[in-house]
Amino acid sequence: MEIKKEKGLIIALDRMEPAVFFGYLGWLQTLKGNFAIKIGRPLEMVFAKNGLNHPLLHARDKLKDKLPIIYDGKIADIPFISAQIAEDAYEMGADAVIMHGFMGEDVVQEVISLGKPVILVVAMSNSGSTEYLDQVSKSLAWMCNGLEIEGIVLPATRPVVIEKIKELILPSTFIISPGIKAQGAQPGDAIRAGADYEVVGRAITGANDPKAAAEALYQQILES
Ligand code: 6CN
Repeated sequence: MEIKKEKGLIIALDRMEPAVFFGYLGWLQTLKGNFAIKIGRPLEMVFAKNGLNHPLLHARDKLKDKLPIIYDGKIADIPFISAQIAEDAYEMGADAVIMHGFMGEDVVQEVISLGKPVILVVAMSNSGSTEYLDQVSKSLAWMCNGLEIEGIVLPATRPVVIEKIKELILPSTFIISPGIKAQGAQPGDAIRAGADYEVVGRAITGANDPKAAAEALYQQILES
């Protein structure tokens, strides 16, 4: 499914027991609004450890045409390998993949050439990203404009970075922002700074009622 450029919530389904994940696949189908899910290495590891099929395959079976599925591999390898990882993710049901841009344009081009949506990491939410990644964030944003990048990752923990980078990118590029609650940002912080989506993991997966937590966060996003 297409990831629209409008306010929404991306639920990060990180490390959790397979049975819990299967429960999520049930209620996720019933959500009303602009939601997406993100699956990455933590869940891949859990599923492999338990001898189960890749979580993307399970997500595709239950959620295809219901909400977009993002594969967060934060891909950062040589062009040949990066494209192979992305290709497998798309084949297993990913509607978009998250990759790094710091490896250079050749890598990004190779993944883009698969013809499917790519989300590029431009700046990150951890404090250490000021040490190296921030120094190339502007260049990464400019690179996105020359390629067919659908969306970028910017940190909710540093709204000023969202504001600055947003000025540099094409208006059609959507912004997704992690860092809400568990990493210190408040719901709505990233949206007010110009993001389209907030990405939330633990504040939903650690809640007593994850579905209610997701719905409440989505309301806050709409009202921001
Ligand atoms: O809401 P939480 O802190 O539990 O999870 C945030 C999620 C994680 O899946 C993490 O891998 O967002 C991801 N993320 C990404 C970029 C970034 O700069 N910071 C993050 O936390 C991504 N993608």
